[in-house]
Amino acid sequence: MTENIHLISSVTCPWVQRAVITMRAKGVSFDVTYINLRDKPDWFLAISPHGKVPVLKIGDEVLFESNAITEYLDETCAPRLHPADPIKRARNRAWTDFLPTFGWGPGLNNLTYCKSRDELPDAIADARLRVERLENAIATERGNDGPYFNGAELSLVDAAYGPFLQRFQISEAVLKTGLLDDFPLVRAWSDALLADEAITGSVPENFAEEFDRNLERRETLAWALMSGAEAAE
Ligand SMILES: N[C@@H](CCC(=O)N[C@@H](CS)C(=O)NCC(=O)O)C(=O)O
Repeated sequence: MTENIHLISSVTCPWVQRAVITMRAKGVSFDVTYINLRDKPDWFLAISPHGKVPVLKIGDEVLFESNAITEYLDETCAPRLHPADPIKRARNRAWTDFLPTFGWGPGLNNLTYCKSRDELPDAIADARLRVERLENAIATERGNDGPYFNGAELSLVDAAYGPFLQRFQISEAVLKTGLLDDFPLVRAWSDALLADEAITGSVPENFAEEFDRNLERRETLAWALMSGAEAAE
């Protein structure tokens, strides 16, 4: 790719990280500008149709929505991260479509951002339903081979789910829900992704610190436990 590539980012955003993982896997060079989403600059609001990151500028062209961005990168920059087989590729796309339900809505993030012990049982039950579907998906797509969603090669599915599993791992260290205990394939997949520099190396240096601030700002149970404001059970 010859055009200048510029990513508009915020430090803790999992959707931005999805784009970063994809660009790193493809060896794409890019510049980054971090913005404060609680005080969005006018220049950002002028180019972002819905005021969300990631935004990717390719020369003068503006792309938004992490799924569209990663699909664009996969079409234009080698190596291909989607499977070559059209059926497998379609199912991979279906599983990345499932991500907002699994990761962002009433899935893992409801646990990560859970505000009290009272909310926890419902959040766990809800997340279990979603993780179970993913367990079945991994069994169908690749059985016990790994370490990635499709087997040996990193795919756009890994790039999409890795950031959410990374955030869940941080809160799970104190919440100790045991959510993944009954789902060996998801557990192994998560362990592999979170031991992989492709995922862990795709956040900026201040990620851990900023993510803690994020948990604090949202007044989460995870933060209460981390800071000692609430005693672990
Ligand atoms: N569906 C979008 C979600 C992006 C998103 O929610 N970004 C958040 C940060 S993680 C954001 O920019 N929020 C600012 C806002 O909603 O005002 C994508 O996949 O790119």
